[in-house]
Parts: sequence; C-alpha cells; structure tokens
Amino acid sequence: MLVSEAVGTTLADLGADTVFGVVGSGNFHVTNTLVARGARFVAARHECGAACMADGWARLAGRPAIVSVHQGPGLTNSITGITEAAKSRTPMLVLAADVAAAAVRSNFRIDVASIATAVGATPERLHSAETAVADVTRAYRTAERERRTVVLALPLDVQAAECAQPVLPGRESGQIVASVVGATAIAVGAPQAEMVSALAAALATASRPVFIAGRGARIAAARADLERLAAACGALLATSAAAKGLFRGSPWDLDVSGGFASPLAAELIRDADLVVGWGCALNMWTLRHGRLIGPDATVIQVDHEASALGAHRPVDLGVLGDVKATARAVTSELADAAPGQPLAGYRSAALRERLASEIRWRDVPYADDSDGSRIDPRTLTIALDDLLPADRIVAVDSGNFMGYPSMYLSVPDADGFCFTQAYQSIGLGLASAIGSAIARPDRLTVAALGDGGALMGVSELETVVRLGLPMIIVIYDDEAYGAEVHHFGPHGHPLDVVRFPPVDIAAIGRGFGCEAVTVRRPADLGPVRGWLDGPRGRPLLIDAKVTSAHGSWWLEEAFRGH
Ligand SMILES: Cc1ncc(C[n+]2csc(CCOP(=O)(O)OP(=O)(O)O)c2C)c(N)n1
Ligand SMILES: [Mg+2]
Repeated sequence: MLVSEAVGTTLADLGADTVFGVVGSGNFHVTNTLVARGARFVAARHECGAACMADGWARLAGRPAIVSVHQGPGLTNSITGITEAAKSRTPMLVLAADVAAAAVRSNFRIDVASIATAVGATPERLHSAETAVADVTRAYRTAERERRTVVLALPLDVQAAECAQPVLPGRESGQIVASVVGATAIAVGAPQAEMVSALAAALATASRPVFIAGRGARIAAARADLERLAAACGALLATSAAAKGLFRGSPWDLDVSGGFASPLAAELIRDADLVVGWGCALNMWTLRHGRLIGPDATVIQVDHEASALGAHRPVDLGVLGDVKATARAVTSELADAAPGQPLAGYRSAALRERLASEIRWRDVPYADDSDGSRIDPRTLTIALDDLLPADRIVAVDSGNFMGYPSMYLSVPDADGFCFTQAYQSIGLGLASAIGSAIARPDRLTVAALGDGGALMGVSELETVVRLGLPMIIVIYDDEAYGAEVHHFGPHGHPLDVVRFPPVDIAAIGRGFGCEAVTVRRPADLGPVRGWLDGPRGRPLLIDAKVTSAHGSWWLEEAFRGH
C-alpha cells in the first residue's frame, strides 16, 4: 500500500469523516483515499475558506476537522484560517502536502513547520514510510485530545513510498480501543480539596456573585452543573462571546459579558462583589479592559489548564480543575456547609423582572437613524430576529457591524453562535458559516458579514450554492471599512483609503446563483419571508444598505480601552 493510502485509511479509521480542501497534485491521493473510505469531501474555492469551514464545522461537531491542501501556495493560502483555528484551540488536522526533503530547488518549497509554529499551530510530519501510520495517528490525537490545530506535512516522496497495511490495535474487535500513541481513556482533572473549599467559602459569603462561563465551559457541556451551583449561591450567569447562548432560557442569564454586554448586564457585572470565570480567559474583551470588575470585587478563575489561570489579569484564586468536576464539587461542599435554603446572593424577584424586560439589547430604546435610503443596522437586525426561525446558527465576520448580529439576533444555545474572532481577521465569516451549516443541517445558518469581509471571502458563495446550503447571508453594507472610518474619522484623518463606491452585492449574489435582495427600508425585507416560506433551495443573500453615521457601541467601547 502507498503511504498516501495508508494515511487516508488511518485517518478514516480514527474517525475522520469530513474533509475540507482544495485539491492539487500533492494532496490528490490522500484526499481520494479518505473519500473512498467514506469521508465527505467539501471542495472550497480558496484554501483560507477550507480552513475556516473546517474551523466552523469542528466547533459544532466537537471532533477534529480535516483540511487538505496542496504543497506551497495551498498551505500559505490557508494560513489566516489556520491561525484563527489555532488561537481558538479548534481541534483540526491540516494535511499539508510538502515537497521532498531533497527537492531544495522546488518552486513549492516552504518551511512548513516554521509557518505552522509561527501562527500557533502544532507542526507534525510524516517522517518515513515506516513511521507514517504512527505519525498521522499522533497528529490526529494531538488535535483531538489537546484541542490543537495541527499541520501535518506530507512530503511527496514519503507519500509515494510503499508501506505495510496500517493496523490500529483494537480494530479487530470492531472498535478502536487504543491507538499507536496515547491512552484511550483520559482522566478529568478534579480540583484540589482546599481549592474547592476556598471557592465554596467565597460563594457562601458573596452578596452579588456573577459567573462568567467561557469556551471551556461550553466544551465541557457544563451548563447544568454551573446552573445548579449558581442556583445554590444566587449567582447571575454571563458568558464570554465564545460561549454566547450557553445559559439561554435561564431567567438569570445576562448574555455576553464585555464590550457586547447590554447596559443592564454591564451594570450588574460591574456591581458584582465576586466574579468567577469558568473555562474563561477573562481577557480584555470579556472584561472591557478590566473596567467591568468593580474595585473591591474578588475574581476567581477555574480552568483545567494551569497556564490559563491569571494569564490575562490577576485573580484572587486560580482553581486548577475541570469546569464540570469543580462545579459539582463546590455544589456539594456548599450543600454540606449550608444545608437547606439556597442562598439568595444576587437574585431577587425584582431583579428577575428587570432582567426579563431589560437585559436584551433589542429592548434598549434607540433613536432609529434610518432615512429611507439606508436602514439603521439595529432596526434591520431586530426585524430579522423577528422573521427568522429561532432554531438558528449565527456566524459573524469581523468589523464595526459585528455587534448587531451578535447581540440583536438571539440564538437558541451555545451551538447557535459561531464567533471566529480569535485572530480578528475580516473575511472568514462566510466560510465558517458554511462549516457550521454543514455540521448542523437541522438549523438555519445566518452568515452576518460586513461588505469588506463579504467581498474578501466572496469566492465561497459558489460553495454555498453548489452545496445547496439553505443559508441566509446578511451583509451590513456601509460601502466602507467602517471600523477604520469610525476609528480615524473622529480625529479628522482623511478616509478615502477606507471608503468604496457602491457595489451591487445582490447582483453578485445572483451571479453566483443565490436569491438576493437589496434592503434599504424594513419594507424591503418582504422577500425574506417569501424565502423562509419557500423550499429554500438556494441561499438568500441580503445586501442591507446600512446607516453609518456613528461607530457601533462596542467599537467605541473598544477604542476607549486603548
Ligand atoms: C484580513 C484583515 N485585513 C484588515 C483588517 C483590518 N480591519 C478591521 S475591521 C476592517 C473593516 C471591515 O469592513 P467591513 O467588513 O465592511 O465591516 P465594517 O467595519 O464596515 O462594519 C478592517 C479593514 C482585518 N481585521 N483583517
Ligand atoms: Mg463595511
């Protein structure tokens, strides 16, 4: 068997069932082997799109996504998407064809390991025909178990060599019980008893505790355990943007903490006397550069990685432990210490009522600046929130506009929000939305983009159409790099370099095969209802010509921090 076939076979055996990529000669065989072994191949139109689709897919599928790229430019094209995935700790394996070690004059020669390392990914390599199966297994396991984005270089000469048929230990029994590297079962870290006691004591004495759950809590599926503990100590529940939706439906849900927070959420978090971050970095975005933490508040952080504790800001107590296990241990400790009634903490009937009517951004009054030729992005988004089915995924690109879809479109749970902002690149949102839509075909995926990001990633519109994904693509079209306009405009700088003439993005969408509508007033949204009621055979692109007199609230907030 050829090594390229052994690699594809091994990956299929390990569970790789979905592959995103752009195929050239160097990754042709390995990709086709995966397909022959039952994997679905999703052809992207640009390798950055492939990486972002894989990223969006893996965030929802919860297992490593596979990306397959040609040597040289295939890999370099994918680097921005790989960087986002690596910074987000997305489990992802990039099969990166590479020239033979001896091909020192090849056009395609680049230093794959250095590029991977430089962007925070983990470099791996097929070292030889003899080690190929162990190499690919190690790479996959690293992606899966350590939640790393791994770039596996596949040298062409090694791929073309013969090797023995791969046999994974345990396959004979019909199930993979162990691999050639690593253990099958990995123990979940329980927190130290003293730490559990200290956290329980802090919660027992807090008058206004707030939990902020992050990506780690989402990945640990810790909602129920955190809610139980919060109920016992009267804590309010917030999330980082990456975990938005985790507490949806709870009457104590404050939604997102940080720059996106609604005025009431920000007020309540700022007044907390104890903030506990659960699997949450507590970075400057989640805490508004620290300004969301009151001067006398105690800050506690729980994380299963020691390096995360106190990494972004000092904490009074850092608890090393699995989020779920820690929440459970603290709940029983609290029950032992204070049996009977749950503590009131921050919770009261009056606050519950206030939360019900004020916590959402869409309930905050605003002066609508729609003028008939352009629609206020808040008005647009509230109208869409009313129109679109609740069972949705909102995937957001980067830019001034991004607070509107993030905070004015509700999501049903944490799987309903795909937020690829770890690298803060524009142009990734459409492709990550495609990955989300493939992972969750049961939901309507809404890609929310700025005109700048949309035109940067536009080639993947063809992918949406080709795959027949019933997606809605909303473009907040201010005919500018709005974030830059609002950044520099107030200081009187010339803005010609960040402004553009009007583009008929609806016509571009139709050219790709989308249904499309240009929206300047709420009344223009009629075709959206028609599309929702129809067979949704083609994606719907909404080119919303939005007002842009002011920067969005979160952008102004972010500038205040710098
Ligand atoms: C790849 C990349 N290039 C440039 C930037 C700098 N940048 C940040 S926001 C932005 C403007 C985005 O414009 P658009 O998508 O139209 O959204 P808007 O800000 O107008 O709402 C730019 C250029 C970036 N973040 N990423
Ligand atoms: Mg714009």
